[in-house]
Amino acid sequence: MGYRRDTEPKACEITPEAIWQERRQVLSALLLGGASAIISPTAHADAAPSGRLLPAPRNPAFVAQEPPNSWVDATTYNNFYEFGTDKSDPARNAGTLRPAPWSVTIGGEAQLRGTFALDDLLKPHPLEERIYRLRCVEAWSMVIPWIGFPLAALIQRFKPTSKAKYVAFTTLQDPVQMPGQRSGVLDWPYVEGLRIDEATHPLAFLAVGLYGRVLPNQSGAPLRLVVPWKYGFKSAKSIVRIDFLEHAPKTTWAVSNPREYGFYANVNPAVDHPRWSQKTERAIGAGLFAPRRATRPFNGYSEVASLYTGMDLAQWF
Ligand SMILES: Nc1nc2c(c(=O)[nH]1)N[C@H]1C(S)=C(S)[C@@H](COP(=O)(O)O)O[C@H]1N2
Ligand SMILES: [Mo]
Repeated sequence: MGYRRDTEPKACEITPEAIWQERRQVLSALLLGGASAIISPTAHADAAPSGRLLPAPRNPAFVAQEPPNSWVDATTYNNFYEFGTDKSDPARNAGTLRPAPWSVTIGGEAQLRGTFALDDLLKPHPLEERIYRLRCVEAWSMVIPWIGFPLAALIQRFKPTSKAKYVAFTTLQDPVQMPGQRSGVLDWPYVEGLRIDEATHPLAFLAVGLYGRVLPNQSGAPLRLVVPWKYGFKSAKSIVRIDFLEHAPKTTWAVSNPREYGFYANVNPAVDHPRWSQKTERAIGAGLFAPRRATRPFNGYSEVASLYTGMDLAQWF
């Protein structure tokens, strides 16, 4: 995130088309020379998915325009600060996480509450596959086939009271399993939150798998949020608590730097991050010299716009 700004080009560094065309010719010359392993970030893009199979029918109502990224892109280029701040750290370090047995506590303003073994929590919910774009606040994006179920289904089951205006999601706190928590780079545990109408929108999704497999640890095993119209940091990983609240929770990134990271975090090309533009994005896996893409409002999920009617999205960023 903000601590890795050196890895992301600034808007002023975006390569004009003529220059990248020229570079592409240089690149193909290099490729012919056999240098692909050095210069291609997706040299292993054909590696096969691994982990326990988790078959689920695809929901055709949720597919992306772009082809999905490779399994390797999705599982080796991650943000999961509990395992380090480099994109490659989670894949390398998340082996210490024990995703089973796992339990989740449901608390706060709801008629039903309690601590549930993950399997019991999941039992009533049929799994489906949805292809969602995930857009990081650092201006890169990926397209991933997730397996899970709508967050709204879980929320309805626990019968939030009329006082429940927000939902908070808390990641595991255990510096033995999550060695990155020995550093003070963020306040632990990682907490994210949604307004209850956002949380019950049909797009909000709880994922337990991807690419037909159970979630690998670096992807947020065994249970993570996917909120495709918001910057990636809203999609909390390895969730152990879900709380219904009357007031907005203090969310980790907004606490760490309130000027740069807001509670809403809706993908918005018209509101720049204080240190870089949000107008364009880099599609992970598209190649080093692929042109940047235009960022779309709400990451292309325009059906959520009515949740924010009357709100100034530059103020409520
Ligand atoms: N617990 C926790 N959840 C997290 C993060 C994190 O550091 N810790 N990073 C967030 C950010 S910034 C992004 S972009 C997404 C990345 O998800 P992915 O690695 O599956 O692509 O996870 C989000 N969820
Ligand atoms: Mo992110």
